[in-house]
Amino acid sequence: SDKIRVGLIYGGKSGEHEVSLQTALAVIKAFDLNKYEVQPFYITRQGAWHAGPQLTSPAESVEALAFDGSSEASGEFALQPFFVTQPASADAPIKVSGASAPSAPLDVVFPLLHGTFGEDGTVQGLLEMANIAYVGAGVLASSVGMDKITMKKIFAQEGLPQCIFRHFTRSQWEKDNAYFLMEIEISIGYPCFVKPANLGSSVGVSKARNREELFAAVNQAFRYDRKVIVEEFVNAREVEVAVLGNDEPKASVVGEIVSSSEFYDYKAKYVDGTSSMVIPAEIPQETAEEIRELALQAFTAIDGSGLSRVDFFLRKEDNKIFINEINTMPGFTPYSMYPLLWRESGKPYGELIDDLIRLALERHAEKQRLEYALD
Ligand code: G1L
Repeated sequence: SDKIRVGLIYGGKSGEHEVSLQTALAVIKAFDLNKYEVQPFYITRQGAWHAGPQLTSPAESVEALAFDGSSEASGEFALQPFFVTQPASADAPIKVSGASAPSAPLDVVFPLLHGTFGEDGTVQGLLEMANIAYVGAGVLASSVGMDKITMKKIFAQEGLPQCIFRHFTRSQWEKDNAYFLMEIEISIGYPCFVKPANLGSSVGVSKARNREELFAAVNQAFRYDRKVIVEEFVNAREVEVAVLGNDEPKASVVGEIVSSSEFYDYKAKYVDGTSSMVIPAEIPQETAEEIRELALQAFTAIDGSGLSRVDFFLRKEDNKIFINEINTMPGFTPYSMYPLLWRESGKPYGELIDDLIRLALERHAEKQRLEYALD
């Protein structure tokens, strides 16, 4: 058929397994099945890959997407045969169990999960090696987007305004923690935030108000990563922007995250767990323009492609803007900040997905023009 064949990779070993399943379900429901053929790939919590049957109607529940190999319809498989676009050679091991071997190469893949191999950019690397188009950030931007320290160094190089930070590895800390405690007290002071360098969630993050708390917070953060970052505390509003595009990215309206308690008479408001989203944020127009401009600069600085959500602090005392982080894999259900920002900017969820696929195919086509060696 002349439909676009879309693969979805979701699940995975990370703590975001459940979120990933919910996201895959939302994306699948949004596909126009007259235009797309959808091939699901579920990664179990144990890390096994299962190809599900090609979807001819929208999936109804996350349970229906979590193929665990117990049904005839799904099968565990060796990765390789599904990612080769050429027929596999005779000596290439092909092992497929289950009835659902994908029969044609994929046109584009949605990697809807964080790296399942420890670091990020890994799934993207796999897709690069298989020469398959995929949605979102490439290898470099994905891994930069996961490492707060590298991200902040790139932001600094770009002259983007950000809060004061210090960082160190576990071995540096163990060798001389007194030095780092002193260095943090002099350059940052209290209160400060202590975080594992790896982005993803708030696991291992804590606020320290004195030396004892700082010491405990750093040791706590080292349980989750071998690198830790300590940041200045900024008393600020939290605002976010959605960026979409490749070489000529566009920025959405600005949205604000507010705690549910302070959340009454806003126009467009959405509730997500314990916090709420106000879109557009009630901030001066010039401030919003500046934030959108900084978001595009950040996207370009990390060599972004496809999409990113860029998060900022707006300091309460003087409205100074600080970039906090860029997230190349933002929440992506129709009720998440990223899609809602585009909806309020005039682009509904389905159109957003169409755009992301088009951007993935364009980037892939452009890469095909490159020469990889002297010949
Ligand atoms: F494929 C996209 F569009 F690039 C993409 C990939 C991943 C969008 C959003 C996400 N987000 C997630 O996968 C997650 C937040 C559900 C888990 Cl990391």
